Amino acid sequence: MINTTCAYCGVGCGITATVTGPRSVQIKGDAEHPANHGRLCSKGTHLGETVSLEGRLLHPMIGDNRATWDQALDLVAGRMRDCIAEHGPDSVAFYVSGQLLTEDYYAANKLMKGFVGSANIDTNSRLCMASAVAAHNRAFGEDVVPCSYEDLEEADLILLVGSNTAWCHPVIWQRIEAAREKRGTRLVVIDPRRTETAEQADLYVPVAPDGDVALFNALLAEMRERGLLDEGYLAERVEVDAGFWSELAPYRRPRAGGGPATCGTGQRVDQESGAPACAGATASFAAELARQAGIPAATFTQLADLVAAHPRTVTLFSQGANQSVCGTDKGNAIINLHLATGRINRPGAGPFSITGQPNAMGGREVGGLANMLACHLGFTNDERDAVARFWQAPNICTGPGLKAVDLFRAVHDGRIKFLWVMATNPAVSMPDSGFVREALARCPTVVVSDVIADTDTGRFAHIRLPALAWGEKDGTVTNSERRVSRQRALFAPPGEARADWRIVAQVAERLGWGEHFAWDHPAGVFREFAAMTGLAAERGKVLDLTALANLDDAAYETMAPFQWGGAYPLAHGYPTPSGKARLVSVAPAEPHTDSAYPLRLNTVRYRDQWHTMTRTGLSPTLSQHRPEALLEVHPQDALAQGLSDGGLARVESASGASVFRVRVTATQRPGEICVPMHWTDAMACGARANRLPGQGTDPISGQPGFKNAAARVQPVKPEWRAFVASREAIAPAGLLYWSRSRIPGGWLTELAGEGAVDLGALLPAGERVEVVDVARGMRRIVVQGGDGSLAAALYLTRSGDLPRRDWIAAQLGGGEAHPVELLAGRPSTPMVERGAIVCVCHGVGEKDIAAAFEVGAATVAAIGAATCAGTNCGSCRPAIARLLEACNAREREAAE
Ligand SMILES: Nc1nc2c(c(=O)[nH]1)N[C@H]1C(S)=C(S)[C@@H](COP(=O)(O)OP(=O)(O)OC[C@H]3O[C@@H](n4cnc5c(=O)[nH]c(N)nc54)[C@H](O)[C@@H]3O)O[C@H]1N2
Ligand SMILES: Nc1nc2c(c(=O)[nH]1)N[C@H]1C(S)=C(S)[C@@H](COP(=O)(O)OP(=O)(O)OC[C@H]3O[C@@H](n4cnc5c(=O)[nH]c(N)nc54)[C@H](O)[C@@H]3O)O[C@H]1N2
Ligand code: SF4
Ligand SMILES: [Mo]
Repeated sequence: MINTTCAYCGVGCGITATVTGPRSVQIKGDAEHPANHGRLCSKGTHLGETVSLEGRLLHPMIGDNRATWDQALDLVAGRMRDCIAEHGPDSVAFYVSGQLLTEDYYAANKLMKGFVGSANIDTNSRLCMASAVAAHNRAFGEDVVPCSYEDLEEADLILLVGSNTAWCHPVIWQRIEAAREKRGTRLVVIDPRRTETAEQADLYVPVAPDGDVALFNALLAEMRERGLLDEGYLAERVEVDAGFWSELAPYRRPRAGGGPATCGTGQRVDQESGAPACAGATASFAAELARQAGIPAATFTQLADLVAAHPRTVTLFSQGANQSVCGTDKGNAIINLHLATGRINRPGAGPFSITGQPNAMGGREVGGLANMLACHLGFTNDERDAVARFWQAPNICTGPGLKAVDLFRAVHDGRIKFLWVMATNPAVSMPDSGFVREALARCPTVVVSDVIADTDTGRFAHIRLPALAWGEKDGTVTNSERRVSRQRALFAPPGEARADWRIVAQVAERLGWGEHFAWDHPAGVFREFAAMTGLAAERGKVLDLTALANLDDAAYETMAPFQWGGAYPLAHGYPTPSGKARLVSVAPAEPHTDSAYPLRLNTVRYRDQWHTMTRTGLSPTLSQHRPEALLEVHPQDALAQGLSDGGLARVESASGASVFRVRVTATQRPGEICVPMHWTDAMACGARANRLPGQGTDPISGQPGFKNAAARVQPVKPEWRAFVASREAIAPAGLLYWSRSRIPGGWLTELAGEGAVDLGALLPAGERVEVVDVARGMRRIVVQGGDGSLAAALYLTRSGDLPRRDWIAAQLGGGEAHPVELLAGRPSTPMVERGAIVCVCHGVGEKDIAAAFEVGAATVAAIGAATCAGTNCGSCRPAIARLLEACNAREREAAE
């Protein structure tokens, strides 16, 4: 049994892994790990399905040819050296990732900022946490998260802002669920979409896109009017600019006759009892807010009453806050409320920005963002000198480098001529990815370190370097609550893959800096990093891992998870010159409108897919939940635009266009549409979200506004629709639409197009049987492999319905195929219909749940007892609750 940490999200769950074969492993939650206490979500539970070597990059590649490591590394170093010599250090750049280990990140940052002599190293955390980092720096003087997961269990009120926690941080969600059960914690979800998380809330606040600054300013003004500010804390611990309160004035509740407020603003409030001095917002104030934040007036009053009544408040925020052109202001609006009411640095209280990737936090610690130098240090002469001395760096960089969006602009216009991408897929995940692809295509040298051979970004690479993947690599990651855990190797390195830190060090060696990168084990890198945090600590920062600077290799091997800074790292003062935190004035920006693109486009995550699907897309289990990318649209908009549920639609913005399957749903607000961020050109021909958002970024953090782009939609009306179930992936071209998903014996591909296309040519060779019904516009082909089993089956229609996919898909990988049944599209004896799969762990479908409801299972727990659904990882429990609600509603309707 090996203890390690999950490959996916920033919750950082501990796993105990039992290796059962050369590439197979049994995964269990680590009961001892403080992040999850044994829990895992669907993605963590099914990690075992993603460790096969399918699709892996196992050898260095130069162009399309296999190369030796020496050839590849010589070429990388040679191109870098030439570029620096000819065009200066700023002509080279690294674009790295929160999916690197701390050791990898540290090595890359050191090479670029200390030795190449440029700060042009930025990371996909720019797309993810940069706004929260900037907000922390403005308010606290350092990028420090002042909360821990335990605060969720000690809070009386949890506000989720722009976070679909049940899907994206499922184990945090499970901890919240448990706390609600035990403590009665109230839950508010602030999100333009009614997500599965929102459905479970005590109060759902359907804020307008980017209405958060207005909302939090209004909450702060309201708490002030109610006399609920913590004047003592403000006086002792917080700097408040002279203009701060007057700039909040637009949110002041108008007072009748202009007389003194009924509740004074100067009085100190007992935060523990927290009884509001006066309750209820006036109608006119709430109405003004309704306009600014786009929420119903009564909802604001309810929210304000909840906040007033519960001093133990945690505000958990993620991408709905960060990924915005006003993301930094959103973060500070949230932090302002907590500072001014003293709801910070105490059990159950604080502004809690949660990280997305497994090591987004570690990247922030080593300083992998272009606007940080290293270890929470900036670019003053003192800081640069200290870092240069520590690294014995010959070429310490002079100032900040380019942030991701600007960095790709510089690649596009030729300022950057050498780009090394590590552990991220920017051709998919950057906004305006059409532009990013042009930039990659123009760049004289693109190096990509990845674990997968065929990624959208890898297609632009001149040199591809095979990295060790999860389960092979070895090092540390830091989660959302600053807890450092070990990822440990389970398998031997496959092929010629190498650790990312080692690849960087070997390039550094070829550039003549070998002695500064001479580690032989990740423990050596970690020790150096830990020692370096001493520079931050000496300068009054909270980040301090120096206690681990002398850890020997054996102790590193057995290192238990630990949290730096302790539970309340800012409790003894703030790392600012005055030792106080700051309230930062933030004003909501006026929403911009564009009559050519009247809809607001949001881009989000799915429960069972991870980012660009390079790993989760290979798991049949995880692919069941949402096999295709859906455009979610409100019924009103669907009617107005002529879209039908299950049909196709083209979404267009000023940057590009993509095609999606339509889902009509009242979970969207009218005027707003939503698509997932995950699909790539490897999985579909349209459906790529990032053709749509533009290059607009937050002016302070440089984070793109992924969640609020101007767009329009129109129906796509194909002449024919088809699907193919096949053992091997098929490669369609020239269609209106195709999208494939993993099924147990192979792939299921949905297709749609116009005119005559010979789809039969896409199918593999083998014994073929075919039926054609010209009148009904139907064509079906079944192909058997040499052993008589099903190799592929195609079903096409011009007007009618297509058969059910599940039974046909289940025939792949079975024994002898039955062409007659297959051509009919159904078995001769009817099979049980499960409906869409809800619980992927136990394969329980919507219809199974409805059937259990019919015989009396009326709660999520009862459904679990009857069908097992929701009893393993628990990720589907919100979905079961939603189905039960629908069943109840139908029953009520029937009774009326
Ligand atoms: N299943 C899964 N889990 C993941 C990931 C994954 O790919 N798949 N990725 C990980 C990573 S890297 C990250 S960063 C996290 C992200 O985790 P989340 O932030 O929870 O994920 P998103 O779905 O991107 O966005 C969250 C919500 O923000 C809402 N939103 C949009 N605009 C606004 C707005 O203006 N205001 C407010 N208040 N809300 C808004 C969206 O409707 C959405 O429901 O998830 C991590 N966990
Ligand atoms: N429209 C829209 N776009 C978004 C977002 C959104 O909400 N909406 N969210 C943004 C956010 S928050 C994030 S974090 C990004 C994520 O976007 P990306 O970082 O592009 O997503 P991944 O698919 O996780 O890419 C990781 C790549 O690294 C490879 N890899 C995995 N492990 C390793 C390793 O150990 N070493 C190396 N060298 N390679 C490895 C994987 O195969 C994969 O190709 O997307 C951003 N883009
Ligand atoms: S919540 Fe799920 S994806 Fe995130 S670390 Fe835990 S098991 Fe992994
Ligand atoms: Mo992220």
